[in-house]
Amino acid sequence: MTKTPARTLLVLSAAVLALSGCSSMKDGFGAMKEGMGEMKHRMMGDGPSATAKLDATKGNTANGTVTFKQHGKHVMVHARVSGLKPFGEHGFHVHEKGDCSSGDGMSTGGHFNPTAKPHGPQDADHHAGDMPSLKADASGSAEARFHLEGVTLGDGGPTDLSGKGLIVHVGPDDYKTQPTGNSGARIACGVIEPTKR
Ligand SMILES: [Cu+2]
Repeated sequence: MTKTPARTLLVLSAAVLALSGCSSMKDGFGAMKEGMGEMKHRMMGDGPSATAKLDATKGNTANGTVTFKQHGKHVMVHARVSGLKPFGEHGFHVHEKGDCSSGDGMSTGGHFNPTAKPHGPQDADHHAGDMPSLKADASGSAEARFHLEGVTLGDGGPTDLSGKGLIVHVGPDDYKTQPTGNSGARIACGVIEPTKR
């Protein structure tokens, strides 16, 4: 059965009105406009989002872009980094300060750890800012998608990643050494900046 556009709009309006729970038509239209925006965001799986542009620290070549998106209780991360060591494994963390001004990444401070946990892998106690290491391919590029639990985006709360630093390290994270994971020098640095909706 083919729906006419008018019929589709009617069904959609009814759905939006039902969602908004409004009783009067006048409020209904305002809510419908808002509701459409909200519905679009929901359909796109859209919560607050943020982007960090990673720039190489002094003497290094690693750079890239990492996006963060709140998705229900998780924050989805999509990292694309190049200029890494071919087949290298690189510790990758959110650090407590969104400040790359020192040029060596040290001005971002230690790992973001608002819940005072030890450093560790994702399936055990870990810093809120701990993430899986990046693994480079033959050309020194890495792409990774994963989700983080126990962090938020854009809520202004203690676990909010917005405004924090993002660091790629020269070596692998051993997920044991406290409090750093012993992944060595900081080869790329960025700040997690909220994206406008
Ligand atoms: Cu780190």
